[in-house]
Amino acid sequence: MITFHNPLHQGHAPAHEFFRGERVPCFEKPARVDYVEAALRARGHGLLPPDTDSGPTLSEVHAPRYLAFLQTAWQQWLELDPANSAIQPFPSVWPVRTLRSDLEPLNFVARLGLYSMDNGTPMAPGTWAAAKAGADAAASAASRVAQGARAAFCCTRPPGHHAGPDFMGGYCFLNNAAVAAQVLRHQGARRVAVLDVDYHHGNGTQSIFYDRADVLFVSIHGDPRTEYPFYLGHADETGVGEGEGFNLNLPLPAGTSAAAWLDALEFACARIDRHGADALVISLGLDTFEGDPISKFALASADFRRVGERLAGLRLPAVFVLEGGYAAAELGTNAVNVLDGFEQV
Ligand code: SP5
Ligand code: ZN
Repeated sequence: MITFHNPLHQGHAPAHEFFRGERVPCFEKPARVDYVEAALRARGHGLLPPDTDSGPTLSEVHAPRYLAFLQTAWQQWLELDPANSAIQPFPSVWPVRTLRSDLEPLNFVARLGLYSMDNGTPMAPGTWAAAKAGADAAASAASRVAQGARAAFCCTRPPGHHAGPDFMGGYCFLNNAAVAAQVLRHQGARRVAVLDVDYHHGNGTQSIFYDRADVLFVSIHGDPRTEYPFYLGHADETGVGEGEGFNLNLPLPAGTSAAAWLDALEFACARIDRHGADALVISLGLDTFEGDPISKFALASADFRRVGERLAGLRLPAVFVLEGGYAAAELGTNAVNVLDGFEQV
């Protein structure tokens, strides 16, 4: 499969995140993509550098002031104190209900809270460059598909589907899947479907397209009553305005088996069929794997081949975008199983 990699992903390598108030090593680490690249090469897939600037598209899916903040966030952090180069910024205060989010505070940590949904999305010196190059890889993959390729894979980190119009969260900064969908729309696709199979609900992608009928969003994920991101992803979220009926959430309980998950995929595919899409974007999270350290579904490595086969049955040009998946050593096998399953149908 045509694959675009992210040559700058290693620059995003924060050391710690929080778990139960304590610092723990980041689950979302560079080795994840190193494993996927190795598996791609081992099975004969080549890797291409990004060839498309996502800049104009990013301005359509994210707010200008959020992009401006993110681009210079590390610089702003160092301006507070040069010694900050050795430590990570974390937000500690957020503009929740009744507080104002229209104003940018002058305090850096307050701005960081304004533009964050959690304190679980640490930054590093190369975060902006890595996120931007990843969005470029997503735009590159979408352009190839728009130009006639059957499918392309954007092999990147950090992931993107939790990043909303004006906030980061869930290890995500720029919404790569939304960039891919928007590029497809601009390059000839009249209707696009985004299918998010990451264990966690793709709250950012849902929110970006919630009022639109041209981009259908369908997500299969852990029930937000118990699973991150908690505050979005329920079955009664169906879209708003022109977008009413173009958002489908299929939450499943923690512990869901591969068979039950594949039944949900069948339901998702039936909805995508009805949309009459010209192209498909798959937010390819592999944290549905039974060995994932932070998630609770039970797909085995062999099941991922069946996922790819079923997606191929949709008979749509497809852009695959890597999202989560934290069993790093198995991530390459699981990701490439989906891609090979897709290509063999
Ligand atoms: C893209 C993606 O998959 N983002 C997931 C973000 C999840 N953030 C919450 C992490 C909570 C970690 N809990 C650790 C449990 C260890 N037993
Ligand atoms: Zn996830």
